[in-house]
Amino acid sequence: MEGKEEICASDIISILHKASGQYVSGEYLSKCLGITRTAVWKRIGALKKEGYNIEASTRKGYRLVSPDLPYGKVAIQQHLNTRLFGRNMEFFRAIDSTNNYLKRLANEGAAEGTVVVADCQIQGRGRLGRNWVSEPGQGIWMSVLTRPWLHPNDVQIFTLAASAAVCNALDAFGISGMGIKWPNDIMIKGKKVCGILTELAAEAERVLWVVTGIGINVNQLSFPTEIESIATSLRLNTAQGDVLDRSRLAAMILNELEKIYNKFIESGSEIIIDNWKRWNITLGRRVRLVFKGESLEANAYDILSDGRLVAIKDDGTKLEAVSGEISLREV
Ligand code: BTX
Repeated sequence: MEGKEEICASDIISILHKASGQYVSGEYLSKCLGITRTAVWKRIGALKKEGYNIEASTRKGYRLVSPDLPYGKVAIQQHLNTRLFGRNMEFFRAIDSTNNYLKRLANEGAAEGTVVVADCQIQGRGRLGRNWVSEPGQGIWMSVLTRPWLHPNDVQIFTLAASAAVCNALDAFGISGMGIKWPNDIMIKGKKVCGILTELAAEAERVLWVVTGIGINVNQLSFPTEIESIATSLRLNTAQGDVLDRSRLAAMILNELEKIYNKFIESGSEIIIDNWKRWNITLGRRVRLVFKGESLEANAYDILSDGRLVAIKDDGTKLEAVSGEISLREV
């Protein structure tokens, strides 16, 4: 759906929501929106494809059958309060990887704030060529394009913005117990609930684009054996165990990310560091590092304004590392 069609579709949804399960006539919808009844019928068809459970009766009109938690472009955009992020969005039921697709769009000149979301990834990717399990109906698999005016050396701090934004959004969504393991893994009770994959293109002096891929386990009740001991979902960590609204959460993450991003562009990395430290579970802990082939234990001490981790080795010497240089686990 494009342009006016999209506006109409989300207007139809708000009118049907307000009717709280009662029928709304096609004629009323067509008057409110200034489109023909056939056009209303077409939009309803598109909304049904997106997962909205809408019942149609020739005599009475249309009604939204609840409870349902649709997941798609209209459903996500309903909850956006951004100026840019997610306004241009592509949604797929299945795709190889949202990062792969958005990287192609970025190279073709897509605008800052473009977002790609999929219900399922066939080849979801983690860091260093690892696999990211992205089954349908379960999680948020989403990538965001930015074009920050940055030197390539300064990208590291920028990558921390995503995990900070996700944690702020989870907090507002009512989730508790999450923390960020440096640089970007979001953990609940020692298990991974969210991973972030940042990829970029740069010239010698300037970043051209950054694609930030965010993968969140939302509604899983179980995981494939290869990750069941290390993965968890948001739903497994709520008291009620109800299915959670991925559309609202995805939008809340984009809202937070745009806020942090704008502040960062305006006034530097302090906003990212402050928010990241609010959720940090690495600093102040003893960690095992594999750094330049050497395995050692050290105390994670701080992050620098460029996002590098400072750790103090047992002989008192300092080690400073960018992500990708070390692998890290708590001891
Ligand atoms: P990572 O390299 O830190 O984590 C990958 C590792 O995490 C895997 O080797 C596996 O052990 C474990 N793992 C795989 N799937 C899951 C899962 N669903 N939950 C918990 N643990 C898992 C983290 O990489 C970065 C992940 C980014 C995913 C997003 S989704 C949208 C975008 N598109 C894309 O292809 N990747 C990103």
